[in-house]
Amino acid sequence: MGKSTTAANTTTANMNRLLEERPAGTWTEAFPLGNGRLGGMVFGGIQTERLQLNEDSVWYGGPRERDNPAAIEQLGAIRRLLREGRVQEAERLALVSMTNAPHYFGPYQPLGDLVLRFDHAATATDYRRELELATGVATVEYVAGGVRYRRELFASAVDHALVVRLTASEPGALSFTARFNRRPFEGEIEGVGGRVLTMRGQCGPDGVRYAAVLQAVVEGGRSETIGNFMSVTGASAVTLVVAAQTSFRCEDPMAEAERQAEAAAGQPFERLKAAHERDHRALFDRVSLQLAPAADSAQSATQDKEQPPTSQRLKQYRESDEGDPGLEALFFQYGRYLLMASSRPGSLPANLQGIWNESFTPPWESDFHLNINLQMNYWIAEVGNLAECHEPLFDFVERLAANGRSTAQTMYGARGFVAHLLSNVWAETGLFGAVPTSIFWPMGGAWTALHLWEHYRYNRNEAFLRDRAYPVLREAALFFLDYLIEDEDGRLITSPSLSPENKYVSTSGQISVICAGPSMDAQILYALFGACIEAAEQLKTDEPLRLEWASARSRLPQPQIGRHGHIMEWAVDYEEVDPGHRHISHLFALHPGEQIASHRMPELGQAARRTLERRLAHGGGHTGWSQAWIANFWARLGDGAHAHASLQTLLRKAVHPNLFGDHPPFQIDANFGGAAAIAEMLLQSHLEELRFLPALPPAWSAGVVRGLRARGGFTVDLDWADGKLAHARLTADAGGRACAVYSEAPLDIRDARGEAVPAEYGGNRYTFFVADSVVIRLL
Ligand code: FUC
Repeated sequence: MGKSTTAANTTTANMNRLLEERPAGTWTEAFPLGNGRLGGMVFGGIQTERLQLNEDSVWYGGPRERDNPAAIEQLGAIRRLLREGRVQEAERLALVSMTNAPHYFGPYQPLGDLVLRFDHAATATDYRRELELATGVATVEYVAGGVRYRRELFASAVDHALVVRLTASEPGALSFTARFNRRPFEGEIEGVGGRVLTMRGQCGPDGVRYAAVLQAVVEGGRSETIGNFMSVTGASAVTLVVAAQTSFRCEDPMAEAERQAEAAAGQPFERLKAAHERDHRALFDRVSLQLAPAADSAQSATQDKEQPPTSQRLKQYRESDEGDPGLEALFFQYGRYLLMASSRPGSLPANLQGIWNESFTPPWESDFHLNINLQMNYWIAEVGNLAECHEPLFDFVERLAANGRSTAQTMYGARGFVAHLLSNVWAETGLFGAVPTSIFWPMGGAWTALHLWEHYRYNRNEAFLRDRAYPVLREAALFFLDYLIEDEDGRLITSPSLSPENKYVSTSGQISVICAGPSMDAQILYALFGACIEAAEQLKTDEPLRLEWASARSRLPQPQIGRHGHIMEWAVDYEEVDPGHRHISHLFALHPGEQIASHRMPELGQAARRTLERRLAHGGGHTGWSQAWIANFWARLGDGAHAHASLQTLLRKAVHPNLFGDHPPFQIDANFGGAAAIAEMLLQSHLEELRFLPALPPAWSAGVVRGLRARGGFTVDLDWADGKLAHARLTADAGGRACAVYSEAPLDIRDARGEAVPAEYGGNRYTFFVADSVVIRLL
């Protein structure tokens, strides 16, 4: 897994930095820190620093049994009504009989704020606030009252704590108060022994108990705790450590948080920082990216040029047509940074806001949305060489599978497991919500389970396939063997379901979202059954099931071309109510699925293109994640210019000043989906082929990327100039066959000793064996 290529990083520090010359005025100007489980938003105020805190398991409310037992009694009737075209009656019946009681779960919540109030002057000069993506360290620096003050902040995954280092250029010049704030749901605050402040509380009567601990190490001054405050006076340097836990992970969260704070505070700051940086860089430095326009060269782009403040750069990008490939490369690395910060082994998966949330009533509960958003959060994980950061999703799917078994039984009398649209900290799987346009959808578990298959495809770890991926894939697929029904043409379809979240006009003129046989479901199942068949073959197991899956797969509706020359969104060529809808679910088969292999199936490829054009012509792509998905679609169609235009729209319309994705409001999927699109433009490895620069936009005519991962167990470096590949380097994890495709031939393939590697050639595909590494050039 994850070989690292660090060469380019030493020269590119400035390229991987967010920079501002004033404090954050709003939350979406603050800089995010995170160690996967603990998050902080750094405002960098002069007199008052606000570090807005999150812990990933601080959710309101406990787990509940809420699957609706009436579902199973009404399932037949709902299906019959759908068959008869009485869709509104079907919807009404589904709403009352299938939805959970109660309908909603509690939201993901803030842990609170750490507020520091400094005694120095309120105004400052020489102000600078930075976030260094490669080290995961934020700094705030300014001069106030003739003294230079500096703050360094990071979230250490090694020491399980947020660390704040405060220094001043004059001895004894640091005086401030510190307090926790959790307005209006304050916990109990307690000062312990002058250098520790604790906060504890509970998120509802059956919700998690949380604990936060602030511990100070004061150099050359004194600290005391008074009431709600910690007070530090006359110090030269101070290290503050914040640890937090909840009863989601430990019986006694306070004891554990205190232990972690004490362990971190017991180490010199330089040691904490060095350990953090080492850990952070071990992941971040695996990939480097430089993009340059025609006039420039990738080499000159690597110069350690000083950049303007990020928000100003974004403004320029929006206001001029000049373009800024460096900003696009920064957006790519920021996506990787944010995944590292919000999803590390042992944490919960990144939710709708990663881990950063300042509201007690965040949009959509800041939950796990399984009809695109959660999956999109992980599109960058493998290709971006952060396979470890994918793990929280695997843990979560296993928990979904455990809960989803009883949901499958209770609601549908089916084997295997099912998860619907929404889930929470408890990995609940019932049919949440009361808004018919999105909820009646049994595919959430199946789609998410495919992520374990993807992980296997990238890393070829057979133990992972056997012990983790296959068991959940198998159960996801078992459910559908029971759930699928035959339509009039003998095809196997899901019913009831929907095409997220678009409405159609039925043949009898009724408008509904609930339906039988939406295309996306068939496409997800095509991938799921395919994965199960291949995995079972690989593991030499479940022969009879394999045959059942193969037979079911052959009877699924295939992607079909509809009346507008588009890919049909439903099994019947209904007219869609909103042709510009943000979801483009029926192109799952193009991305992330592989069923529409556009370069081998020109008619379907053309229809996929037509689908995108039609959606865009009607105002589609108006949310951040939707635009990010569109960029990925264009990349899969091999259309670099359109993919790039889509990325530009994303950066122009759907990011905040701190480059957080904007739905609106803030939603993190656009960061991950946008970063994944950039990777997809440079390298594709689906359909057992490695495609170099498959959708290279004219605007990135020169560039260097190091360390991307490809399916089959390869790490890939690419250098290009004048829009053409200069060379590609493939490094194999464990020796394997590769099939390389580039738009131009012939290619020269040499091994590490410089000797020509024998290759089979046909239709611009080269197939060869990579023992260790090879370098590929255009002849
Ligand atoms: C889906 C989308 C919305 C939003 C929500 C969190 O329901 O349709 O646009 O992203 O998830």
